[in-house]
Amino acid sequence: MSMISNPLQLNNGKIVQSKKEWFKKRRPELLDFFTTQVYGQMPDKPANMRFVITEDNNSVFNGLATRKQIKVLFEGTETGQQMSILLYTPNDIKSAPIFLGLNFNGNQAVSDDKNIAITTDWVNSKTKGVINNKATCSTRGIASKQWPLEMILKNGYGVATIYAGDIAPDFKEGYKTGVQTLYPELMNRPDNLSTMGAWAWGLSRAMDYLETDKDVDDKKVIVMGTSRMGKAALWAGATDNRFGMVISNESGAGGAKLYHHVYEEDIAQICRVFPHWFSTNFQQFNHKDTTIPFDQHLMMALIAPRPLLVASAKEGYVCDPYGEFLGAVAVSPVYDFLGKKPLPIQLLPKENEPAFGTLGYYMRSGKHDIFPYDWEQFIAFANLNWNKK
Ligand code: GTR
Repeated sequence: MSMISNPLQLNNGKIVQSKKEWFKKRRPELLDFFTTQVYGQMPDKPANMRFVITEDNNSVFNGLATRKQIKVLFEGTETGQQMSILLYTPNDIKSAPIFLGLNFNGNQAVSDDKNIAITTDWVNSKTKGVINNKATCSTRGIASKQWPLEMILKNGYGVATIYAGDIAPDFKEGYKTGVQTLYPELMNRPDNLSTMGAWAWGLSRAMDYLETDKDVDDKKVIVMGTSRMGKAALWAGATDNRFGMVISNESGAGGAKLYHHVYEEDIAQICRVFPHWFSTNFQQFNHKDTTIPFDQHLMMALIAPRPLLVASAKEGYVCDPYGEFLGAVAVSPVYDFLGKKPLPIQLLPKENEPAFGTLGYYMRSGKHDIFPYDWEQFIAFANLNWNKK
């Protein structure tokens, strides 16, 4: 693999000398680069945004948890752009740390409970139970294996999830109906608001709500996601330092993977299949995976010194587990420099052998997905970093 850049080297070639210089000079350089060249500009918090709690039920899972459903009205109106947060918090904890992540098919897919509102937004018709891009009742609970809610709650963590398509539908023309419609000034330009940018922005808007909810410890919100939602989680963590911890589960290209490690999906391919995920400027790097002067470790460096876990699956080939490991290795010097525990390993570990510092990595056996094993590792990583148990 050709040389990848030193995250501690400033654009002028000098090496960062102090923590202050990291935060005042290097970090802003990186943030500017990924904003203008990769994921695009992101709008501020909307002035008229308001929250409407549509459900507040403190006796779900036999009294284990409270479930809330919250409409985030971006324009302040019931008819305008909006997303719905599904939030579970454990009843035995005053204000709980929580996992926050986007889901693929609507909040109703996360659990089969009939009280969960079914998304009315566009959903991919390839999903079973989706007819003409609308989710039907038969999509209830189809992703419940990926969201082992009771197990997470019993471990003292809450869960908040949002359907990504409530924010921006996941197809090329999706910007015509997503939150991008609220920001015409950010569209039609080379550093346009991308779908990935919109999703990360939506996660920050969820954080705006979570800051107001007394059942949530807002210093302990872990932004996480699998695959494309893992890419969005990383970018959300990179752009919004209110997120106390970030977990990338098999985020692959555009996530934790280094493009310099050429394997499976490359820049040209991801830009061809999912052009909307990135801003137009990113296309300039098509076919330049091994010569680009940057790589994804520089994006993850924006998350430091906050805990970051990079999770791979051995057979998750599309996400290039070794490329994800190399991404974690490449960002590790930043953790070290900022006085945090770097990645404890230099060689790819065997499967199911987690290696956790403030920066962590593991490679699960099996396919591209999210299993209870993964949640167990997320909880162990959070417990370790937050000195729990
Ligand atoms: C793929 C995409 C991957 C990954 C995956 C997913 O088709 O190219 O980078 O994000 O989708 O989200 O499941």
